[in-house]
Amino acid sequence: VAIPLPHLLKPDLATMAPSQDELKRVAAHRAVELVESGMVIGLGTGSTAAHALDRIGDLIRSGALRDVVGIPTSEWAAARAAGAGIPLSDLNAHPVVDLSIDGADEVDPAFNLVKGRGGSLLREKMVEGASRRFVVIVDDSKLVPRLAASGLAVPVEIIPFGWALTLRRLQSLFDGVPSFNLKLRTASVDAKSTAFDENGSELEPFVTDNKNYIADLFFENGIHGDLRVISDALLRITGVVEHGLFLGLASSVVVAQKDGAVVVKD
Ligand code: ABF
Repeated sequence: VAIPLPHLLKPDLATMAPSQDELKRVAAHRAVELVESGMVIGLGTGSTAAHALDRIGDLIRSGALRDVVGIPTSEWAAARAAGAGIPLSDLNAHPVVDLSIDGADEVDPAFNLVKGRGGSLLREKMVEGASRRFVVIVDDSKLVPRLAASGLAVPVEIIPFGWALTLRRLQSLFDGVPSFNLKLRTASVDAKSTAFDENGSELEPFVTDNKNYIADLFFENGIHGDLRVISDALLRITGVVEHGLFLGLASSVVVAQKDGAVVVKD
């Protein structure tokens, strides 16, 4: 008997609406239905991807999935996947990935993404760019009409050497863009932190898995212009390793909506 999906969601007892974490779980589980035995799977990073990793682990343990191998997109994903019992490998051994499943910070109507607010954008882009299919899993709060209009950052991974010069070059690239600003991400917390605390003493920079730093770019009214041109311009700055604009990489987006529906957009 088919049970309508809303009845599968665990509601928040106060509002009777599914919690955000429940939506993430539902999107992740729907995407994991695409995983088949024998596949090489790109393993995403973040609280949504965590549900996918745990589900894949459960299916391996139950014997429903056999001979899958996972390519983690971060040290965090590697640890979580190992804990879930997923056999791990890397891009050197498996340069072609059958299917990657990962979350995103923002998804626009053309499936362009902002990723990397968790700091793992470089490995994510390498693994997901090497994938035959890349399925993005989100709750509907991540869908936006325009990228970076929420006041949150577009992360750019930069090498530590000469980081302040790289920040100046990034600033110059967006000179004239109203309300543009940027910050070196610090280890203290998140994409909104500054490089100095209230007393002016320096905080430690956030360090990525690749031992790089992150510059967070803020566009108050979102990114305007040709995203590919902006992407190319960012990558031409010496000192920039990669950025969190994922353009044309997502094959499908699985969206768990607050009304209980799960929509797969291809
Ligand atoms: C990764 O995790 C990132 O690229 C993105 O920054 C983040 C999304 O995290 P969450 O699922 O916790 O919102 O996929």
